[in-house]
Amino acid sequence: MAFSTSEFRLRCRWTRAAMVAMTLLTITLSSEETLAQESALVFDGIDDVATVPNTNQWPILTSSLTVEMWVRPADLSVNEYIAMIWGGDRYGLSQRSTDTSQLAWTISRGPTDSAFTPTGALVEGRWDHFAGTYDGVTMRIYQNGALVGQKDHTAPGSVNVRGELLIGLWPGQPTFAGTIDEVRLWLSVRSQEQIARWMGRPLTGDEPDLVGYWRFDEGSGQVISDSSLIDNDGVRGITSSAEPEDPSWTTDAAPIAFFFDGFESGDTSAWTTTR
Ligand SMILES: [Ca+2]
Ligand SMILES: [Ca+2]
Repeated sequence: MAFSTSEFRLRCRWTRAAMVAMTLLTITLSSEETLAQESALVFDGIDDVATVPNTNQWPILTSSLTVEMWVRPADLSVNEYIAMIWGGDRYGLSQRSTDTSQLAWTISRGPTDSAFTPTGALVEGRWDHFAGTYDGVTMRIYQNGALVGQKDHTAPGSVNVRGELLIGLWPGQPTFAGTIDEVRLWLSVRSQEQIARWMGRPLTGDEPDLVGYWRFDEGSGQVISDSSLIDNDGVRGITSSAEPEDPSWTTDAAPIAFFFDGFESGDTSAWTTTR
């Protein structure tokens, strides 16, 4: 195809304009990625804790409960507790006292019952996603979106979920050494499909029944923001002052920024980024 000189110049201009537009788009995307920097909290295994205050913004009792978090242990040589506890009935995720590579999902209302992952579920330096659910009868524990353990609670019924939330600590027990990220609390029973589908992608925060969503993406400062509609922010350590109990910020966060829609089918054609 032959072009006149003026046509050729015009096409050159279009090409240059397109290249400039592409460059600007690339710069824009890069800056958005920078803005979307993820972070997480590192707990020292000595006294570190993140504290979320009690709130009266959800019912005292529920028989539909889901707790989720990403965990990367740094040291499994001692028996530590990765705990979430409310002042009502104690419940949370923790290492098993007799095998620190197992995670336990525990509810203490009346008798204490736990559902356990298989041994070896926790590996030093490796991120894994865990979720515990309770439907009023059965407790289930999921690892990376797969059901790996369950136990009927011998005191079936509702659980008191109000009270102060502690992350990284079970009072009176050795504290957690490692990184925790993306803590979620639901007053509903998340299905296996929902857990698997959403563990690797951020939520909007206004999902029904989501009553706590701490992303740990602040990256600095004392506040850990609750991105749910409850807006129940917490602090590093025990108070908003700098103190020895403050866990450290890290940009080595849980792998939740990217996902693909074909997660369960293995279809990689739908790779996308959420940001
Ligand atoms: Ca995070
Ligand atoms: Ca503090």
